[in-house]
Amino acid sequence: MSRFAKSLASILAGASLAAAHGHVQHIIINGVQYPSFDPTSHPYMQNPPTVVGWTAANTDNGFVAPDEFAGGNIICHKSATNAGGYAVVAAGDKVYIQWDQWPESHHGPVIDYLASCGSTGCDAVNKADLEFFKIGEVGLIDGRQAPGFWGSDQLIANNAGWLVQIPSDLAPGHYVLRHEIIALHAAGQLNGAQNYPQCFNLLVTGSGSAVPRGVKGTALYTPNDKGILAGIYNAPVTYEIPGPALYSNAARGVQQSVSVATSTASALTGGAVPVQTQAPPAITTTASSSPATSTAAASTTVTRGSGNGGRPVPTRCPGLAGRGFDKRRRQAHGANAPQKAAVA
Ligand SMILES: [Cu+2]
Repeated sequence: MSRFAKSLASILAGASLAAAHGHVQHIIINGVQYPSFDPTSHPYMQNPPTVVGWTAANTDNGFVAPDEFAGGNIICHKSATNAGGYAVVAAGDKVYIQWDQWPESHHGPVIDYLASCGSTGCDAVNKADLEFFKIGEVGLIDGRQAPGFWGSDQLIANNAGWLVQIPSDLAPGHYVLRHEIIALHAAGQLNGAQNYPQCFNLLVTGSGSAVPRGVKGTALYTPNDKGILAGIYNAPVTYEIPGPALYSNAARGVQQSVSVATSTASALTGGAVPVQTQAPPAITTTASSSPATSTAAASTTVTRGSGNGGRPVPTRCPGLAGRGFDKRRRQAHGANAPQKAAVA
């Protein structure tokens, strides 16, 4: 084969083998579905809708690399700006976070944090001031066979969705929920991990009084953390979830299941309301125009998330095209990734 033909072949192979990444489509709280930020369409709209998800520049469904852990991008993804709206959730209730899809090769932990915005809402808070405390974490579930069965695999098996529980003793108020998958398929090398955070604004109601301590987003991780610089291809796989310790009263072992929306709601706006123990503000619901097609919980179908509407999704790992399209990196994104381990 000529040199040209060879490199063309390798490019084609890389393009077809690289897995598609994903993004969060919506969240569901007690059957009410709130649309989130869509990085593949909202940045191209003149007047994108006000949603509960923070806006970010991950139009390629891409990630934040460890060499950005000390900068603002790790907080709520690339160049993130505040969500204009929020959803209401009672302390102790669960938030279901629906991704459009997640590639099987991108094994890693699923981690959730909250950070208080105080009493004035999260729509104008300075993200650099947010102090995050961890309320959920699922890392390696079974490492007997490499690369192991992970939180990300559980998410895939749960219709690409994830349930996180708001601590029941949490003081009411406005909070940023920071949800994150860390893909470790290339994390055996420095700067090889891939963080996919997405933030949402929540108004937590209830009568709790706990105000957990947190850490700034830029202090969550370092490139050399055990859970960031972590090989996953040698059995038995072991793993230590990175980030601060789980909040002492966080719900542990939340049973994952699929939430089904019975109605949709627009994001609420105007955050500066004092929160007491009364019922949450009325939510105007409309008949669901695009009900979640998820089937009943428990019957964890391994399918892509619903609601993509058949639009084509990016099929290339970000950062692979253009500069630095090198073999090592392409392999890291699944071209030569080991086959799926046969775990339950
Ligand atoms: Cu990738």
